[in-house]
Amino acid sequence: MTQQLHHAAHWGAFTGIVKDGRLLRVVPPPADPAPPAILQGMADALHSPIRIDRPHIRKGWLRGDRGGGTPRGGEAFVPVSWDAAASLVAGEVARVRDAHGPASIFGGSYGWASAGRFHHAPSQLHRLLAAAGGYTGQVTNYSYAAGMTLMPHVVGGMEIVDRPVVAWRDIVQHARILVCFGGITLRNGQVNAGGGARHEMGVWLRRAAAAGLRIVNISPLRADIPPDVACQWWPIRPGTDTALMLALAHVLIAGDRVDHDFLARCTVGYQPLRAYITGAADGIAKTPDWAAAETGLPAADIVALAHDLAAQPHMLTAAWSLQRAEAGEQPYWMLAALASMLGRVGLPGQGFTFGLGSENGMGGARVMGPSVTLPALPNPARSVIPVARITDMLERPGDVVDWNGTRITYPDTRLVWWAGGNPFHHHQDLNRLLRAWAKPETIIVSEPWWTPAARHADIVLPATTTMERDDIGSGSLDRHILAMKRLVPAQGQARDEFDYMADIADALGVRPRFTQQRNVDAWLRAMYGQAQAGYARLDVTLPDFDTFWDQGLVEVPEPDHPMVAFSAFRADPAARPLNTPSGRIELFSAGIAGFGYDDCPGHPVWRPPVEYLGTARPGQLHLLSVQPATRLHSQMDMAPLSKASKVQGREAILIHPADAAARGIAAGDVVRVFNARGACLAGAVLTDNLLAGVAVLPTGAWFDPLQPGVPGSLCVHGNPNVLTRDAGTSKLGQGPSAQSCLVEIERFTGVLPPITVHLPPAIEEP
Ligand SMILES: Nc1nc2c(c(=O)[nH]1)N[C@H]1C(S)=C(S)[C@@H](COP(=O)(O)OP(=O)(O)OC[C@H]3O[C@@H](n4cnc5c(=O)[nH]c(N)nc54)[C@H](O)[C@@H]3O)O[C@H]1N2
Ligand SMILES: Nc1nc2c(c(=O)[nH]1)N[C@H]1C(S)=C(S)[C@@H](COP(=O)(O)OP(=O)(O)OC[C@H]3O[C@@H](n4cnc5c(=O)[nH]c(N)nc54)[C@H](O)[C@@H]3O)O[C@H]1N2
Ligand SMILES: [Mo]
Repeated sequence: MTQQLHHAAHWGAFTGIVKDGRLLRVVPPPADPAPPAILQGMADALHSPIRIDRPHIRKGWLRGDRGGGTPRGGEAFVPVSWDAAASLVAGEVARVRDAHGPASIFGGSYGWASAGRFHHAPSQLHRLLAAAGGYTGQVTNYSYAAGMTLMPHVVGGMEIVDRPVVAWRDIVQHARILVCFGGITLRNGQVNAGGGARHEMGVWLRRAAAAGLRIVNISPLRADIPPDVACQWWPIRPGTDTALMLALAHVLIAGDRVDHDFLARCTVGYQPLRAYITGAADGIAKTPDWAAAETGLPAADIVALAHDLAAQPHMLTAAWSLQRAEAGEQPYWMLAALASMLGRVGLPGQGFTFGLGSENGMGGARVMGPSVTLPALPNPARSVIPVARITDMLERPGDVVDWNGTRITYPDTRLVWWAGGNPFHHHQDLNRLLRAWAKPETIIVSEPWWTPAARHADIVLPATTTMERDDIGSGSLDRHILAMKRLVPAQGQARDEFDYMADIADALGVRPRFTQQRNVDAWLRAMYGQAQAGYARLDVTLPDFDTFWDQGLVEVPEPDHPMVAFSAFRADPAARPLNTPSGRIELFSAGIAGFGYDDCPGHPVWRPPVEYLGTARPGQLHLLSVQPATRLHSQMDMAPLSKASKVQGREAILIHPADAAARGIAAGDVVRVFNARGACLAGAVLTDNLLAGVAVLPTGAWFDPLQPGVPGSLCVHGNPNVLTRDAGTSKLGQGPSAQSCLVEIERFTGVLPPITVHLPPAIEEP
């Protein structure tokens, strides 16, 4: 019998067509104008030969090897029963907690996991570890750590970074110019955390172009605006956007085009910033000529754009990528300052925003109701690290790190448990991570697939995928709540996190606290009920749970009023102040200045990164590691779509024809990309839609070292994180700075090693 069942992934809602316990294919909702191609790999992923079929233990760990410096990742695994694995895990949690304190258990477990909000692996793990006594967690995220830490100081909240606070429909209606730093790349509009039923970024971008909006694509990559959308392409050197913004501001000052009324009413700190821009403060006037040398853009164009922006309604937006870079706070702060000087902040469809092209749902009009979420338990250990400081933490227990005005002491990590994330995908400088990863006594990874993280664990727990369980998909960017119905039974011996963690909670004596005496059905109803009650307070009526579950989806209607960030504040700043110390937009922040950080002073500044084209030696190129078009991070890398995008099995790297010719590289060649931190292979794709001197290697090809467990070994597959630099954006945000990275590239002439990471690792039956 064939069944049709509603389900969802981060890359979209779908109906699963199921027959005899197998998913045959998926059909996206008819109302979705641009269903992501990534969906087509669901059946391949579900029934993949690299699903983890049983719990496994690393051979050396079974023999008694407890960290101590030998890198993990090079050894065979031995399958064990669930009973054995669960009791080993419970034993390790209790042992480390009792001997070293709960902060020695690292359970931050950052990662996107699955769209389902109940079986969300990190949330389940946090609940278990909190119930059992506590753990060290992670604050902020890899996506926009610098932006989300900075913006509360500048505008009193972070919603401008991570929520749709402006709507495309208002931009199309009111703005005449759309300046996009980092473009609006439809590739990234395929996904949002929690899943979405409509992917409308392309619809809106084309509508904007059709309405005559002038689009300025400020990006090293022309394709950051799709080829059929007319735009002006400004191929900026990566990492230099702040210099461009400062020069635009300089032109406004020089031409007396600054909106002094807006600055006086709605901002504080213009004078020190002005003194910096004009050079009165430091002797360097941030003129268009000065910026031309940094950015590679013609000074005359900068002057003209500044004049046009002063004359016409506009929206300025910056991709999240700009702040995943050294000093990534600066372009975000300066964008807010530039928009304030132009004076259109708080008008419909105008001013500034972030991430309009970074994820599905940004720019969507929505009622800011609650998403469906699994409630957290308080963490008794009260220990956290800034998310991207994981290697530092493992390397230097007891060391102190600055973050956002606080000082955090790194715990002494003895046990690591990761569920729902892939640190050997997401972290920078993987060879450094691999060395530090040797230190903990035990590393547990829960995963459906033999990912690089699972391969670097001691205890591997096989998790179900969403398709093997009932759940609810829901995210803060999308207007839909999605039923995710179980499509097939659990594959192999895979178990739901909630299920096996309840057993481990039992062994630790905390089952009732972990489960709250609810089964899955009771949890889904309770979580849905919470969201329903939250919407009711906003006068939005959601159907009851059973109706929702039968329908497969709930659509929250769009609000009919314009979505205008800062409108009430602009109308009456005294009566409706922002949540900043001054109540206004802070172009100078006494709070940040008071932290005394050398790398993030009291107003936006140009800080040249250690690695960018301005510091490159001859032969070096700037490497950007963007989000991949054919998968979500490392998820679905094993599916046919991702595999088909590779060149001779290697991740495709974009290289400018001139840079390729200078190195004797032809299209389709395998190249070696390298720097002092590491090396990987990639497949050359040549394009002149790229600034010369820049190469682009998307993230997410599974880390496949030629010699697993040997730091520095060549990644034969093309994971850019063997090359990226592991340093905080600044002491303020401590975000990842993956985009600030120089590399060299040469044609690879050796014998091409096979890709082995898409096959299971060596397994020895006991
Ligand atoms: N160089 C470079 N690096 C980057 C970035 C960059 O721009 N450049 N971007 C960064 C950003 S923005 C992000 S958000 C991160 C993303 O980093 P991650 O979120 O860690 O990446 P994912 O590949 O999504 O990892 C999720 C993992 O969860 C697993 N999983 C899925 N469902 C389940 C489940 O039900 N149970 C369990 N136990 N596991 C499950 C998946 O198989 C996958 O391995 O990467 C960061 N890394
Ligand atoms: N298909 C797909 N979509 C995704 C994801 C995915 O893995 N796959 N990941 C999701 C996640 S977790 C996140 S956080 C978002 C990330 O969203 P973003 O951070 O916006 O995405 P990126 O692809 O890193 O960067 C967007 C563009 O910025 C440009 N860029 C890079 N550096 C610079 C610079 O210094 N200056 C300028 N002007 N431009 C620059 C690059 O050309 C790149 O194409 O994407 C989300 N969307
Ligand atoms: Mo992200």
